[in-house]
Amino acid sequence: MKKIKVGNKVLIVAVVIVLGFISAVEAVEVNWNGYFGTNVVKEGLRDKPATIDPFVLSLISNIRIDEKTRILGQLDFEHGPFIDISVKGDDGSKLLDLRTSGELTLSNVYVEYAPFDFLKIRAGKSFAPIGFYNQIFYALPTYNLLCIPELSVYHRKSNIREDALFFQRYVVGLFLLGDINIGSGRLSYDLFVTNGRSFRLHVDDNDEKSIGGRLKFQLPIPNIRITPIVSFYTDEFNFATPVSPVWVTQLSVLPGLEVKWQEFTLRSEFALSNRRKEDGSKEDFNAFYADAWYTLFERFTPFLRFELLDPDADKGKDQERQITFGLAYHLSPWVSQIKLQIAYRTFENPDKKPYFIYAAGVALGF
Ligand SMILES: [Ca+2]
Ligand SMILES: [Ca+2]
Repeated sequence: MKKIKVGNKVLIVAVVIVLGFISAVEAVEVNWNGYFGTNVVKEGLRDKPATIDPFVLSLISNIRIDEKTRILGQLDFEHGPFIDISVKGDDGSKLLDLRTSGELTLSNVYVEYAPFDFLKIRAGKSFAPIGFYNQIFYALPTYNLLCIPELSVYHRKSNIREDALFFQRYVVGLFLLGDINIGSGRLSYDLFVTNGRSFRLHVDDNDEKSIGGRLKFQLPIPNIRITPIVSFYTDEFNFATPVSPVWVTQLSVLPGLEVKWQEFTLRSEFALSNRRKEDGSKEDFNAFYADAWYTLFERFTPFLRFELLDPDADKGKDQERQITFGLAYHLSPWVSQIKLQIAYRTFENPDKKPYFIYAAGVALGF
């Protein structure tokens, strides 16, 4: 009899714990959103077929713990990844090493504590808060072209020397950010200390840290929105090999400007950077882009972009330029779009022939 009573107490406690857990879970608010985009691209000169690219499915979960605390996670499936889990070796061990296509990236995963508008604290991994475009890389329906200005200011490749050329695309560390209203103007800032670049991408294998930030000021002018912006990034990293390291210190400064007047927008940024090696030698490189667009009847947005990259400012024959124009048709303004564009790419090096790139895409936000 007594045992049954104890059993009942245990049961009651268990039920209370479960109910408490359920109510706690219910108090946590989870919202999902994301992006989808698929493109068709045909490069004019190279002997390549037109390619249909399932560019991205981006899934973003926003988990609100309480009024001031949230966790944000963004998972991106780029180019329709297929991951092959193979059985290898006589011992039957499984190795996840045969990726046959695409990329799977957790591009944002951080906790944010926001006690005030002017002060938010984040810890985790994030797209580096640099410039207008880096953090909205996958937010395809929020801009006109199929990609952000990747030839120039947001240039990136898969090796450590060039990923990215001007700043690290993803950063892991601590972030401070906030907005301050000044009259009818608005000052926004970001400041971060992160692991910095390493020889193996996304793995911190050195003691050095990176520091970066961004300052954006929407001027208090009626009827026209003028927003100067400046970003910076610095770190020290090994861009040779782990066996024979060559340590370089890089500093990049990226000034820019956005002007919005009625349905017209102009957005532009420079990237100025230098790398200094331990022996004192240095290289300077720079890039520039300008985007302009005008929306007609809330449906049609013709756009134009000019981009330039000079990988070595002190030497000739290595500049690349691209001019892109096109049209976005808004099924739903800035939420779902069909994009058409033609780009013309030219090279300072006379041995490289210019060529056209024809592309079309669909971009959806949800
Ligand atoms: Ca480091
Ligand atoms: Ca040059």
